[in-house]
Amino acid sequence: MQDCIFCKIIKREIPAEIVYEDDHILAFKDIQPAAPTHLLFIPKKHIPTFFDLQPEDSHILGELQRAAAKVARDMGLTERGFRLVSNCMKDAGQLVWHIHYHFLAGRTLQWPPG
Ligand code: D5M
Repeated sequence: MQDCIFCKIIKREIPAEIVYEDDHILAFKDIQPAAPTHLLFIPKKHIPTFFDLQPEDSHILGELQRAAAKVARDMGLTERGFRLVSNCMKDAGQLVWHIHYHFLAGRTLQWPPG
């Protein structure tokens, strides 16, 4: 999508601190970190919300979770862990209309989120 900020990051049209990339997934540091480690995992395919997922997209989110686990393992987080969370639509606080998962780690996280 032309004016999607995350699509621009995928195309390297705007900078980001990329920490992981494969054929379908990109992960980079969030510019407004809410935890010592705050990454965003996104599909390279532009999908605005979960409501837009098509049957052929099913594998992408599974791959995204495996990518998050790989990054966590590489960061030495297998014991302390991490949170993977996604905001869908306005009540959840979605601001960027390209599916993304927040990867939060590095401190004890509260539950439930506000
Ligand atoms: O979260 C959207 C998230 O996207 C929010 O935590 C800020 C982050 N963001 C926005 N623009 C950028 C850029 N350019 N780089 C890195 N991170 C960014 P949401 O769940 O939609 O509220």
